Amino acid sequence: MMTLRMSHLSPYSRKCRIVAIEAGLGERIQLVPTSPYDPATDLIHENPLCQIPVLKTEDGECYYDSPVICEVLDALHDGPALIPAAGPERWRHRRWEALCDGILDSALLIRTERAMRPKELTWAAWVDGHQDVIARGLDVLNADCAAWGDEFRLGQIAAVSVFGYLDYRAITEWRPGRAALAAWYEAALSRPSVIATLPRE
Ligand SMILES: N[C@@H](CCC(=O)N[C@@H](CS)C(=O)NCC(=O)O)C(=O)O
Repeated sequence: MMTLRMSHLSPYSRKCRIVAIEAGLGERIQLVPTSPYDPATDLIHENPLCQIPVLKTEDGECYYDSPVICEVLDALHDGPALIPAAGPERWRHRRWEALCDGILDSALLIRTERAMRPKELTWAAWVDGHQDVIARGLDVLNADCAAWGDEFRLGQIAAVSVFGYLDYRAITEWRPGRAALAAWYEAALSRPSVIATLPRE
């Protein structure tokens, strides 16, 4: 049995979990809810960066971060690849993943600023800068998703994790002006792997 250090609110963990389910590996992975913010956490023994997700494979090897975990998982099944094998198709999916992870990095920083930093220390211009990053990233996804059709591989899985987090944490109203993306996400919400991993406490 493999283990995945995760939390039900971590969007990077969610990306890995959707990949696992789509790859048919769900039954081989035990989820281990872990808070990276707990000062007593033993997570540091699996990831010195003290971040989730971490995948521990059956041979005891620990893998992070989420792009590495997705690559490992995709190599462990015989079904259709979730990360295209080589060339521009692969690079596009990796780029969508990088874009989505970058949007999430900004979203998490905004969340930290709102939820943890003392009000008198909040830095509005810095938050605005991250909102601009998110907006530019979403505009690119809004244009790109027109060509996605029924495809549901790494790039689309990374995108689902973004919208789930933006909505759950109310980071930004992303649907106005992005009708194509909103419609794409609405359709994706009926997939079992997406439903099974919806953010929750
Ligand atoms: N680049 C990492 C980002 C992981 C990450 O930021 N995880 C958050 C939880 S969603 C975390 O562990 N934060 C704790 C910290 O950074 O101290 C990945 O893709 O796995």
